[in-house]
Amino acid sequence: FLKDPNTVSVIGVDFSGGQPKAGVDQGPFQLIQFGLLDQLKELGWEVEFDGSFPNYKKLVPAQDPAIGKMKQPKSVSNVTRALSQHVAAYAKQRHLALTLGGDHSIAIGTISGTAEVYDDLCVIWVDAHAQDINTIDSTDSGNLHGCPLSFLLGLNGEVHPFEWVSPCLTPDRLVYIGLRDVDAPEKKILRELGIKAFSMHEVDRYGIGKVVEMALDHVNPNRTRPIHLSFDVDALDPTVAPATGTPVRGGLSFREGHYICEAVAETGLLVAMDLVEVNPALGDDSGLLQTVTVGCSLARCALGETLL
Ligand code: 4U7
Ligand code: MN
Ligand code: MN
Ligand code: MN
Repeated sequence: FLKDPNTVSVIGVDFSGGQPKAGVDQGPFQLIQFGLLDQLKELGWEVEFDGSFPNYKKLVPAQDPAIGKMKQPKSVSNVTRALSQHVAAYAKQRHLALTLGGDHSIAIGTISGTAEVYDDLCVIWVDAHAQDINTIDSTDSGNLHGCPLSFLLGLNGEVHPFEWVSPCLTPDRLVYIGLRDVDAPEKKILRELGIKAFSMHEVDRYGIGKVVEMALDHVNPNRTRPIHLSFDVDALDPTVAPATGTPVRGGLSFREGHYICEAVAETGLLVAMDLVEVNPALGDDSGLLQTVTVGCSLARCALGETLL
């Protein structure tokens, strides 16, 4: 799906409006500061990065009152709409779009952007949380980083100001890995929609190798569909990636997280990746360094770095 030489277009989304904790907007800066772009070049990628972030912050209006339960709806809509156009433009050029977050609400933008170009898209969603499939009515928190998939699946109907989001995902094209903190309404939605989810229980029972194989068999049976990998670092155990906003114990080990990225890279079908919820303001310095180091390592593995 990607043109030669493989070009990766990196987008830094300095946005935290999908959730209440300050700092996650600095995630992209920290990942790039750590040297991610050079690391990808050393892997052989043409790396396109426009230097200054498209600066999504300026799209955040001064006033952004809640609409119903949704918090900061205008901010999230403005940012994800612009992001959707950026990702679609890179996807049209057959570049791999690597989007660095920022909170997970940005997936409304990244996945709608990728889906605009690849209509046969499947999504592997790595997360502690059923992400985010809360509808704008089922959400407790009103934090839109808990709702992106409800918009992408069209579960909310026409909702101002998200009229621009056209449903681009069907339940059979989505699979979760790493779940361990699923709200009751989310469990109901998962069951009703028949969405395939490999929780930490399945990871323990089958091992990560078998889980990834089953996940791919479910959403990509003939290995012909382009893959969008949306990786929330809180899928990893908090001892592995402490600097994140909604940590949940009992997560993926360092190796399990990397195995997912290595296995997805092996398919040769990856067209877009999100790496989200790195919050440099949380945890201490060593926790931040650890989280940024893991984040960069995961991205390299998804882009083809191998151990041998
Ligand atoms: B993240 C939550 F209630 N489900 O809706 C919510 F647990 O992007 C958390 O995965 C959502 O970090 C977590 O607020 C979103 C909560
Ligand atoms: Mn180009
Ligand atoms: Mn998430
Ligand atoms: Mn999460």
